[in-house]
Amino acid sequence: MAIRKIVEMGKDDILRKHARKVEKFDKRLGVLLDDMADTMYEADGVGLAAPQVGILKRCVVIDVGEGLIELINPEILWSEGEVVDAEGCLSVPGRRATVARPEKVRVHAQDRKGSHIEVEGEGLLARCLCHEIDHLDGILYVDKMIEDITDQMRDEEEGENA
Ligand code: GNR
Ligand code: NI
Repeated sequence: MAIRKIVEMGKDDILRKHARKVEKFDKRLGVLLDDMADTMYEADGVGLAAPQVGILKRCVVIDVGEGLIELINPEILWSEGEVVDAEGCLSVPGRRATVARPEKVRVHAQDRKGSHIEVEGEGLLARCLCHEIDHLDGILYVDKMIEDITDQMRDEEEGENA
């Protein structure tokens, strides 16, 4: 178990590359997934994709508060609806913006042993699944963002809700 360094946008073009499909479900893959989970929790993130730690493999970890999900070679089977909501990225620190994402998605993937699995998610989980799968294709949320969320906007919203 180890914390890996998270690559930031603009410092490394690895975030812009297409990650390769995982073919070998070996011990090395298990170590990568363990390290990715440690790194995600340490950084207080709800998801992490392997390219964010400099590894061009199609691996993702997610925990939106319902337990750890590990996805190898994830693919969206179908999606429905659309929600515009706030999004951030550990590779784009200090910024948040609104992005339109499906309300609900169903994803096919493999687990660390290579078994085929399916995961369905709504709300934040759906958003996170889409965000992480985008990372595997070199896409960052800033490519899709609608508008930046400034501290001022956030304070005003908090005021309204108070
Ligand atoms: O920690 C994260 N929070 C988040 C919030 C809304 C939508 C997506 C995310 S993912 C992000 C972690 C990250 O950068 N994963 O790639
Ligand atoms: Ni991200």
